[in-house]
Amino acid sequence: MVFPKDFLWGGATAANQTEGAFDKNGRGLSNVDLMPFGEKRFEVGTGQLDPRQLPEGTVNPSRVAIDHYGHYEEDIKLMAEMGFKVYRMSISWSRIFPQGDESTPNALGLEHYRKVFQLCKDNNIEPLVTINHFDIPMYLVDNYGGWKNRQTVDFFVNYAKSLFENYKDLVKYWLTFNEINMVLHFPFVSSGLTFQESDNRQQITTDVIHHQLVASAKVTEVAKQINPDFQIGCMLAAGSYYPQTPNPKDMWKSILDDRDSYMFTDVQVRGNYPNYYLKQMEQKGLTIPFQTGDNEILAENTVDFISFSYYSSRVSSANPDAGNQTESNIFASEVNPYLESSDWGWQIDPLGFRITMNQIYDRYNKPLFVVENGIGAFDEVTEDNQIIDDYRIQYHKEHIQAMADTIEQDGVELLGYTSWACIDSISNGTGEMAKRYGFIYVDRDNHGKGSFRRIPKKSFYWYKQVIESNGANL
Ligand code: BGP
Repeated sequence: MVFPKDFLWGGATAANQTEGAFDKNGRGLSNVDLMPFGEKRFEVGTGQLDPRQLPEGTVNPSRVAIDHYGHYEEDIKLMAEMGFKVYRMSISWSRIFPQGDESTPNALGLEHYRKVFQLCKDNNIEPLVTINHFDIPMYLVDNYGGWKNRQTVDFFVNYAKSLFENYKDLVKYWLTFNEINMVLHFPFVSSGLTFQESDNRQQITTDVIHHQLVASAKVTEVAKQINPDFQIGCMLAAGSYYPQTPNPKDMWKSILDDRDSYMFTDVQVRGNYPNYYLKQMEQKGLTIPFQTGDNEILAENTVDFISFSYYSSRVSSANPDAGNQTESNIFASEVNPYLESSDWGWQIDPLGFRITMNQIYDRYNKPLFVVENGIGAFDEVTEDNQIIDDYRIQYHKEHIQAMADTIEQDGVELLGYTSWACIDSISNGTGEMAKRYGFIYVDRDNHGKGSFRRIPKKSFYWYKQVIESNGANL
């Protein structure tokens, strides 16, 4: 058998893209509630678009999303029917601390997730909880500057501590920040970051990165004090860069592009900033806002495992005018002529998945957890309410095969696989509902219409037998 017998098969979602119920039971406003649907999404927080006001004529789809908040019982039952061993989900920070700076958590918020975790347990599903998946209370952004301010580290640690204390009997696996490197590419969406014209953006981003890395380490420290058996992971938006040509300059550029991402895990896994990053900061005249004790905090609280998302590989060119830029998971990349693309232009590369897993494992020698992988596509519902998503089955089949090869032929340690997103949800990048990833279809459209009805797709039944056979039956 290729996959270990306790391999954690399952699926992933996040509160910001599924829950909706944005003002129920005392939840405070969060950055995700202020992002319009469509093109304008990319402008929020850039100084072009005020995040307090949705542009006229646009809607915010996340406020309702797929109402996972109200449908979690039905959704988890469907996951159990697929045979999930693990369910990756996230907690909405402003549901627990509506403003972010309170000392007492919102009891109704805590109660909701207790019910969710209990239901998972009752169905033999291990929850894998992302503490921060692209969400921050807007009160912290407005009144403290959010992650620009070191104080947010303490607010975040306080939030995480209350989760650990409340759910220590129900949750074992935790991730600190979703795709921590995404702050470089999607600042408002990932971290609620807003900029003014006159801002030194690079310095602010450097500050935010340091604050999040310190927060991640402190949270790891607190977690272990509360329950030494907790398993804490980091989470990276991964996907190796290929040089566009054998020109050494392209090769060098691909190394630099990879380092933009690996810098984060270098700190979280090894416990210190890598030399190349320190040199870069020096050359750019940027300062890391170290406080006394930070080096020790980072060094002493490294993660237990490395989780990552993988959608596509990327291509680097030293020549900015080299060719066609594409956008794979928000990362700029040249088009790879050897690969096919999804409906949204994300290039499909299962061997790249194997390359990426090997690259990460070679670098760190720590167990890996694939916590996002999937294909966003237009789905059609037939007259008799079926969704025949063979393209999705194909995508997952090839990627699961790549995991099998990586385990069997390369000896990489893999803990589990949670597909993104196991149920249709709002796209993070575009705010669309039409960009569907799920094994479970949800009747909602881009304009907030639909019955919320859940329908298992063809891929639902396919994935069920994959899990049943522990990955032998693809
Ligand atoms: C990752 C995020 C997810 C998810 C996924 C797909 O960056 O962690 O939240 O949304 O990408 O991206 P999109 O929704 O833009 O298609």
